[in-house]
Amino acid sequence: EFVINLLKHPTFLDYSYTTKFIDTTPELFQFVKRKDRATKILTYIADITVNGHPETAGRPKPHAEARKARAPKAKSEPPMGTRNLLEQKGPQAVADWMLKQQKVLITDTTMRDGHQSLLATRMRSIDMIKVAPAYAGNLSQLFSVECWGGATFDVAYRFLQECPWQRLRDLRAAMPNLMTQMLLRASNGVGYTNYPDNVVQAFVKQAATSGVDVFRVFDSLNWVENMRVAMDAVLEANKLCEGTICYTGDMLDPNRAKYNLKYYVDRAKELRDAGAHVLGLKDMAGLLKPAAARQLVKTLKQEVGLPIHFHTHDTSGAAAATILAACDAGVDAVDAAMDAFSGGTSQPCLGSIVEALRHTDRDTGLDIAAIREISNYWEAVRGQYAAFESSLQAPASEVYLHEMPGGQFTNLKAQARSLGLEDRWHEVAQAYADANQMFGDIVKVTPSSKVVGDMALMMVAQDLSRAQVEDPAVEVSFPESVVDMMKGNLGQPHGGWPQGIQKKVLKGEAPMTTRPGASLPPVDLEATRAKLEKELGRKVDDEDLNGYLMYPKVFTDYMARHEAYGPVRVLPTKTFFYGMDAGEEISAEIDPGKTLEIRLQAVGETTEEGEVKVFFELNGQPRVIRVPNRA
Ligand code: BTN
Ligand code: 3PY
Ligand code: ZN
Repeated sequence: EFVINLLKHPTFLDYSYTTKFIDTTPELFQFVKRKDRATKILTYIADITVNGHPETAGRPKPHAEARKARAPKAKSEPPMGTRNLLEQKGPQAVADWMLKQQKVLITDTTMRDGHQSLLATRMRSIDMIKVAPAYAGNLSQLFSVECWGGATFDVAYRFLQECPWQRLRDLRAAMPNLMTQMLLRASNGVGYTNYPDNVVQAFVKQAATSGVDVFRVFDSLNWVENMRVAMDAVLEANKLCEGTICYTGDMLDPNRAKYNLKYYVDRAKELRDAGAHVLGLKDMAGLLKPAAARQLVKTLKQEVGLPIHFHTHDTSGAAAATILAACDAGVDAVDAAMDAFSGGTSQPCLGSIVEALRHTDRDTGLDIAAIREISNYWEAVRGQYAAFESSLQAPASEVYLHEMPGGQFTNLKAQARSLGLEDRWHEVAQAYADANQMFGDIVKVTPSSKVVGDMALMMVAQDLSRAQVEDPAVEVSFPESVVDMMKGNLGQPHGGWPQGIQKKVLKGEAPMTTRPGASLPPVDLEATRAKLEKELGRKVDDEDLNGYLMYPKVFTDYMARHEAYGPVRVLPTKTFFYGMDAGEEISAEIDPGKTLEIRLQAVGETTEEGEVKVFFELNGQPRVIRVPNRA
């Protein structure tokens, strides 16, 4: 069996195979391609059943009695929502409408930041799509549903073996009345480095075409100069452009004047002048305290005039107080996560905010019974992802020390664990704060936060103090990401880089001080498409091309696995991560109206060749699949 040969191929097993592997073994892929999709999916189930999923090995399992997630029914056809306004009157009309609302508008972040911050971004599309009609029918007064961008793009291809664009199209179709929202890292797209301008432009255009309505655009150093290309592309697509400032530090601390009220007002005016319809205020680590929020929101409203959309994280446990203070001060919209996906490093609790504002002049008007039903669904969904839960058990004021973004916290902790540093987590937190000061007290959000995290892990692993790292006499081999940032490849921070550390890192090389995108040559899109089509032996559409441009290797690896395993996105989450038990039956809708009924009959013994026969019934017909036993 060629499929089995493919799975056994050593370069495939560690995911390190390159597109060259495909070039040099074309017969494998031709053969695999001829397999029907059902056989491919059975092969996947058989393999996971026998060998386990690499991502859940050694991790906590869902409780045996974990509830099956049943989505609530939509009570009606989708009533008119913000999307209808956007479609009919355009983005400026949406911004004008926001300013006229007395109620606080709510964005639900469960499908993006909620699981990014609590479950390492591992939520699968099927779990979102099932509940989307209930959002459209029962929560049509939501401002938007954040469901795309940030880390979800990369993780979909890399770890979930699914196409992020299809997720977007499916959600868009299921919620025709609600604005979808994405998080866009400006010139860093949905990646970790600056891309050529035409790649950013093509990406935004495609995202708008495939279904994004609201683009929250930010730069990891709050450098508005580096946001214009992305913002202009959003304006060009006639979608809502939320130009966003990231909040850091402590605005009321006189000893940290770099990020004072004036700093934020200046950035906000730059964003307004760059064409933002809405001003995003992104408190990615959850550092904005209630008293500062009151002042900041009030001043920004007066000085800038744009509607303000506030985003925070509840790592400290005090985020709800900040949200309510912002509401008092006249904020127009706020982000929250559905109850079951809220709190901790995620957003504060949506249902509780709605209730806190009930019967006040800022009542959101959202139906609490509908919220509860949807949250009950999410609670059952979350139970399926026990393997990806982090260990933050309680609110942590330590966030005011390290200032890590909620979306990074769990990741960095996992990295620390893999380096054997989990016991020294509080040292990592201190080193993170020290590294930040060493870099000049910067905004820390993807990708700059990753650089600070890399530096912090290195300092702890090698027992290096800040003084040692800065000492020209001490030899330090800096992480690659630090070198890249000091070269100017992420852009310029407010006030520039501290010269001492920059000199030491660059070893005399001159840094760049201009916008990185200005000196990156444009990519020849059609030549890239042609090359990729040849490599893959299949047509490459615009979505695929844009996926490849963001993440070339992640994309081609995904495609190779797709040839072998087919559309595994249709499998239930439990099956995807754990395979099946003997006697278990599942159904998987492979096309609208076309369902595979799959029953696992038995798993055979391992043969001398190291293969296992797995016995299925597929729509009532017996099927045997052989897979290698790697256990
Ligand atoms: C993914 O997460 O990338 C999709 C799952 C692919 C993992 C496959 S399953 C068979 C083989 N065995 C492994 O340990 N990895 C691959
Ligand atoms: C991301 O860029 O993914 C973030 O969530 C930043 O807060
Ligand atoms: Zn966030």
